[in-house]
Parts: sequence; C-alpha cells; structure tokens
Amino acid sequence: MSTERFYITTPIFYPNGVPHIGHAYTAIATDVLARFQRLDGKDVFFLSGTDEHGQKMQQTAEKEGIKPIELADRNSAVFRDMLVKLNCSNDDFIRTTEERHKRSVQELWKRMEANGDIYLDNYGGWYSVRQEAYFDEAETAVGEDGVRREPLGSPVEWVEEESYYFRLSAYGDKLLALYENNPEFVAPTERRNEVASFVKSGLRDLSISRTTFDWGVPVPGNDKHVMYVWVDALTNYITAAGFPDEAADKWNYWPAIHMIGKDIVRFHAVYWPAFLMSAGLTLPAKVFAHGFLLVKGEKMSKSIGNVVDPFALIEAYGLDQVRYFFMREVPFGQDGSYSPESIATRINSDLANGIGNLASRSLSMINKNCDGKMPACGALTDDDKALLDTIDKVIDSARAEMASFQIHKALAAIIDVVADSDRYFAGQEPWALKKTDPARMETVLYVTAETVRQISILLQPFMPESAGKLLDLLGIPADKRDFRALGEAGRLEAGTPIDKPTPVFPRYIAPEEA
Ligand code: ME8
Repeated sequence: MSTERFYITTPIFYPNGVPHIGHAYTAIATDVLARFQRLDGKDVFFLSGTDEHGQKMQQTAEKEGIKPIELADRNSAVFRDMLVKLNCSNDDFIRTTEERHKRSVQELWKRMEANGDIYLDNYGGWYSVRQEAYFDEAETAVGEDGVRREPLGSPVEWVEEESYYFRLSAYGDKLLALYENNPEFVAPTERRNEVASFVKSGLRDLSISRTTFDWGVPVPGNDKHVMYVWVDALTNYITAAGFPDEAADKWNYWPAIHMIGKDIVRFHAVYWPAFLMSAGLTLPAKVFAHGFLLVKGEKMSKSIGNVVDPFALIEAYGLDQVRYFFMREVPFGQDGSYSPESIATRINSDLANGIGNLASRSLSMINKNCDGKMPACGALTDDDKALLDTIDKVIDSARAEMASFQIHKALAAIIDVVADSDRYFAGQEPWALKKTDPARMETVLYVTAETVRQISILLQPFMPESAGKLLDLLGIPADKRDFRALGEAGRLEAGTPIDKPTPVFPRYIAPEEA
C-alpha cells in the first residue's frame, strides 16, 4: 500500500520588507499541520518561499539604489532564516526568481493561451505617476480644484497601455459549481461565502501583463511584457511539485492545501482555480484562510508603530512558548489578539504549572522512589482505567479537529488531559501510598507517566523541541515517537532508566519583575 500524500503550502512572502509576526503565524500553523500529518504516517510535502517579482520590489530596490535581485536575495534570506528559527519543517523553499519557476510559469501561460483564454488588448485606468500605480475609478475622487486624486492625494490621469488579458469572465459558472459541489474547497464558511458572492456579482477579464516595468517573468513570445505578479506567484505551488514534469513522481504530491491569510482569498480561490481549469490541471485540494493577528485589538501597521518582530518575540518568550501561544489562543480561522499579558498567562498556566509541572512531579517521584527506573504497572483500578482511556482516545478528537483545521481545538483536547491527570495524581496521593502501599504508588506513577508520554507525543507538532525533551526524560526511543506508538501499542516499558527531570517549561517572569 502506498503512503497517502499530503501537500501543504504557506503563501510565498513578499521580500520587499522583513517578516513580521503575521508571516510567522502562517508559517507556524502550516508547520503544525505538516508535522501532525507526518507523525500520523502521511508522506508530507511542505512548501514555503518568497514572491520576488513585481513593481513594488522594483520600486523598493530603486529607492535603495540596488538591483531588484539584490533586494530579493537579501530579504528572501531573512524569511528563510525566520522559518529556521521557527523550527519549521518545510521540505522546500521556493523563490520565484529561480529558473525552475520561470519554466513552469511560462508553460502555464502557454497552456492557458492554447486554450484560447489569453488575448491582447488595452488596459485603461487612473494612473498615479507619483505612486506608479493604477487605481479603480471608485478609489479616486475629484477635488474642489477639479483634479482627480487617489486616496493618498496624488493626482491621477487616464492611461492606457497594451496588456494581455485572461478570460476570467468565462469561468464564473465553473467556479460557482466548484464551490457548490465541493463546499469544503474554501474554508472557513465566511470566506467561502465571500468569494461566492464576489463571483456571483460578475467577473471581468483580468489584466495579466505589464509593460511599464520589467522585473518579472517575460511573456512567452512577447518580451515587451512581463507577467502580472499574481500569475507568477500562484504558479509557485505547482513549480515546487515539478511542473511541467507531470511524469515525475514529485507531481503526485499535487494538489496541495493552501494555507493563507484572509487578505489573499480572492487570488487563491478565484483566480488560481480559473488559471488551472484553463490549463487543464487539477485544482488545489483546499484553500484555508486564517484570520489576522491584532496587537491589543489593533491592526499592525508601520505608522502606528506596533509591528511585532517574530525574532524579538522568540527571544523574549522562547520559541515553543510562542508556537503554543498562537496555536492555543487564537481560534484558527478567526482574528486573534496578542498582548504580552496573554502570552505570559498561557505560558505559566498551561505550560509551567500544567504539563511541565505534571511531568516534573511524576518523574522526580519515579527517580527518587523507584530506583531511578520506570516502575511496573500493577492491576488497574477504575480510576487508572478511566485516565488511560481518556488519553488513549485523544488522538481521535485531535485527528478530527486537525482534519477540519481547528488547530486550537486539537491542541485544547490534548492539553486538557493535563488537568485530568493532575486531578488523578492529587486524588491518588502517591506520596502517601509510598508508606502504605508502595506497589500501588508504582502503578499510580506509571499511569501518570504514561499519560505524560502520550501528551508529549501529541504535543510534538506544536512544540517539537520541548515535546522532544519530555520524551527524552521518559527515555522514549526515536522510533516510538510517532502516532502509531499512541495508546496501548506503545505503553511505557518498566525498567527504563529515569533520571532526575530537568525543567522543560520554566515560569515566565517579566524582565521588570526578575
Ligand atoms: O501576500 N496576521 O505576501 P505577504 C496574520 N506575496 N497573518 C498575516 C498578517 C497578520 N497581521 N499579515 C500577513 C503576499 N500575514 C503574496 C502572497 S501567494 C501565491 C503570494 C500573512 O508577504 C498571511 O498569511 O504580504 C498573509 O496572507 C500573508 O502573510 C501575506 O504575505
């Protein structure tokens, strides 16, 4: 039987600036999904990368007096470094300036053209010389002086340039049929409704080339034109699966699940499937749009000065703490707010006082009272069975929640068992049993440690390093850490040496209190 494949992507990020916490959030969530499926036995391909062409890149480079490729090289490396620092397990990192991508996007263009969906016409719009950008008529307004201006106030004039168009208008019904027949194609539901109503309101053909700048992939057969950056960018997802080499094994990863922010749903759920339909290629498996991270309820922006640097956040709180916080705190798919207080609370209540404390209490008792070895498990009482039954079944709910991208609920289901175990441990009073019934104490410690084992295995996608440390403390070998080892199949082995545990989740103390 061949292993089921699972292909998942982040958006490819614009390297015209450095990453912020929003980029990190997408990357962490996608990594959690990828790691979960890998531990669950799937053959996973996880892709991220940078989107390096377009007018904005060219303009930023000009302002800095460097070449666009120099800007792209510099900042793409920072995004790549962010993924490393976040401990993301991506299998590839694509840059749209790579040769493999040029070949792929030009082939996609040719197929759409061969299908009769690309034609040359004039593109007309209100153009601001100062902004070097077109604006929709609705975005502009005529002032008292009779001059039409764009929202930032620079004058606009009607400009026409030659442009290739994609016959998007021909795909409205097909797209609506896609959303209808495959209701899970775009998620969550609000996003699906939003794209469906956008398509229902009528699609206009899409201008897909530019002649006013040259930082892009040339249009095949007419290199006066470079491709519109979204045609170029979206195609990265098939480039990385080896397109146009559809005979190669790698192509079997396609279609992918696209994880994105809610700002770019239209591109992924309208334009992208239309391009693929036109080229006769398989559509993505799914487009899931998560919400936006807000800082104390406010949108992050450079002008407010509240943009959070992911590197600084990791430095302040620790990587796994940051990963845990965002995955647990924000209902995945909705907007979520971040504040230093909320992150400190989560770290202390769920990690330091929660799983950290449970592991250290039970393992120190084992180390001290059971000859530094995992004790044997005696006859099970109803309380023991109830706790083991709870932890043995968590994978079922976690799997179901992850399959519907309810990452926060999957994580809650796992971490909630810590409270059950704490109650069990307190109720059984192993410290009292030490004198009255040492064999019973051993069983209680065994059952508690077994719960810690399974919680740790399940926490690996969320906090890979810390969960790994917990499994090290329990002496679990590398080949017994995937989801096949959950439940009875992987029960702890009596006699395994247990050292005095080192703390995995220290309490967070704000610097001014320290
Ligand atoms: O849009 N909260 O790149 P980009 C949560 N190159 N996520 C956020 C966020 C926030 N405040 N801000 C950004 C592009 N993001 C294109 C994509 S794909 C073919 C091309 C995340 O660098 C979110 O995932 O502007 C959003 O979709 C993405 O960063 C935009 O990154």
